[in-house]
Amino acid sequence: MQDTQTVEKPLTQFKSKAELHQSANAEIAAPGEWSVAQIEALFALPFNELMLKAQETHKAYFPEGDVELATLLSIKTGGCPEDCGYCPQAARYDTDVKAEKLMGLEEVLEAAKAAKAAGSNRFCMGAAWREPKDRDIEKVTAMIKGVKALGLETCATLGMLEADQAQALQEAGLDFYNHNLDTSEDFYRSVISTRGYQDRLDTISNVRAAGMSVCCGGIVGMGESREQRAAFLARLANLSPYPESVPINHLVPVAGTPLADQKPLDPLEFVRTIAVARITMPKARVRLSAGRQELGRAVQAMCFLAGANSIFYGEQLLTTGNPEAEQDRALLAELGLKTKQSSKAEVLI
Ligand code: SAM
Ligand code: DTB
Ligand code: SF4
Repeated sequence: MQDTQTVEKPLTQFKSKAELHQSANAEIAAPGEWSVAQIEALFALPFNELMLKAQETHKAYFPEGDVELATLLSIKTGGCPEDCGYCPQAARYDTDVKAEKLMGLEEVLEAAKAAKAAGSNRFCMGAAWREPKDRDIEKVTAMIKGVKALGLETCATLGMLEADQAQALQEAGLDFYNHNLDTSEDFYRSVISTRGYQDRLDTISNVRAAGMSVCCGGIVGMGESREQRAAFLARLANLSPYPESVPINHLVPVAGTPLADQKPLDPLEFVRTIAVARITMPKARVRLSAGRQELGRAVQAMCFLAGANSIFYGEQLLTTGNPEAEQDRALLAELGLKTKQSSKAEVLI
């Protein structure tokens, strides 16, 4: 089942999905059958054609064109035993992040109330764990119940999950679990050694089996090739079903991590990546995630044009910065974009 919030595609401009897919020069696969070559062919389309195809897909599957706002809170910061080469929270890298204990329930609920008051739809709690211990699950389930009671959608990202842990989170009311594939399987090995690609796939299938929605994406701009970006998107799009939420992070290079000196990706290649994610996973919320501060307004506007329809909203991601909420409201207003909440209730901005 895909996100129940999304509209079941009234294909306004196309008689059928086949017709939509035939409208490209490149040969297009049905969802769930993408080859890396087909995705590379999308990347290689003339920019305007790619943007048009992404727009057509977006319009057909999200006729309201609203943008979802998700707020992040780091409930357990730093001290992580894993070696993810991009991550400021890995204990082994000398970064400015200091390890902290798991936050208390009241503090988490205060942050969730503030997120709701600022107009957020979803509250995502992140922990710098390789995997949660069972006693952590007990504490996090109390947080989930409290956040859910405020009327927010709930999401958590706590590392690898066993099947019974996923079940416990679902029973507490967790709507989404975020666990990223991060990149293609072959590039993955040069970024992370302490957990394998299959471990990530296993966690995603435990989340599915427990009946939660999957939030799964990754990072671009870590030095991967276009072919590797295509292979990464193919893995996501061929998950059955593909994720309801797809966060696309642009690497935030953090001093002290192995990727600190990585050159930024060409912004147009970032926009292309968003467009290809939109086309290959038409019903998903494609979320502009880390790195938005560096993108600037014009590139973000192009990303919305390419089919991004969700952002992380609030001044802080987990440990790095994000645009001010007021700046985001102004950008959305200037672009005439409604938020997901405002499209269902009164206009927010
Ligand atoms: N520890 C858990 C895990 O790894 O699944 C949850 C938190 S982890 C920080 C969530 C995601 O944040 C990672 O999978 C990665 O995609 C993203 N991330 C972390 N550091 C980043 C950075 N410097 N730039 C962009 N994305 C980053
Ligand atoms: C995701 O894909 N991006 C978010 C969320 N899932 C948890 C995290 C981005 C973290 C960026 C680095 C930081 O702030 O520590
Ligand atoms: Fe730990 Fe997650 Fe950071 Fe990897 S991405 S080092 S698992 S907090």
